[in-house]
Amino acid sequence: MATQVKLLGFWCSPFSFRVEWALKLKGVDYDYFEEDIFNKSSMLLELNPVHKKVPVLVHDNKVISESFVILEYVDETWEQNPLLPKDPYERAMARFWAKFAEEKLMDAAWAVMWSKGELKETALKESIEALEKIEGALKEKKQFQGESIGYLDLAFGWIAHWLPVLEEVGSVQILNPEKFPAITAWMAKFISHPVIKDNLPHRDKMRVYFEEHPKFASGVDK
Ligand SMILES: N[C@@H](CCC(=O)N[C@@H](CS)C(=O)NCC(=O)O)C(=O)O
Repeated sequence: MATQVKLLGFWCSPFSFRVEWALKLKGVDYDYFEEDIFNKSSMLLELNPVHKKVPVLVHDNKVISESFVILEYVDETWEQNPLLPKDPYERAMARFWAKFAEEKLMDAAWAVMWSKGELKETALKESIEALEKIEGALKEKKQFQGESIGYLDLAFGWIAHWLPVLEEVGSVQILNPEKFPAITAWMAKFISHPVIKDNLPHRDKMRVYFEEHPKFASGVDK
């Protein structure tokens, strides 16, 4: 019997996209359900009662949430085109840097977009410091998968496509290409990969959404 895979996502969620990219890279068919994260469906609340967030993956009635947990499940369930490195140390490093970017860069970069004054300055400083660490790791290369897209690329994917939108909405540069040449080169490579380039939310649509949605707009510094 064919397996059944469902994904609950949100059109501009970097967390949903990393799962979609993984499924597509693995060639796994799935049914996609778009959620309204400001008016959550009963399906989402039933499937993810703990966090009530997307993405949620349902595979043969097994429910998995949290994008990094889902990536690992996908990688172990469909073994073609492996995402995590085979070597345990390399695997540990991929998880380390994925967690680092999530904890030290993501919230700070969002805060740059929608905060003002001193808060914005602090968030900008934190974002740049985190990028400096990532630049160093990327230069070393060892932690990265090489030519094929891997777990860490998917974890960092939002840096390539979402970060420039945050900069635009917040009218500030976070990632100076001259200061971060390794990240800049990686971004160009990542978003030109055939699976990635055809599966990205529209940049202008995101910009308008972040500028105009009441949840974000009040804090945006224009
Ligand atoms: N740590 C979670 C984050 C997921 C997340 O924040 N999803 C957002 C959409 S971008 C969401 O569902 N937000 C709804 C809410 O915060 O109530 C993951 O990696 O899956």
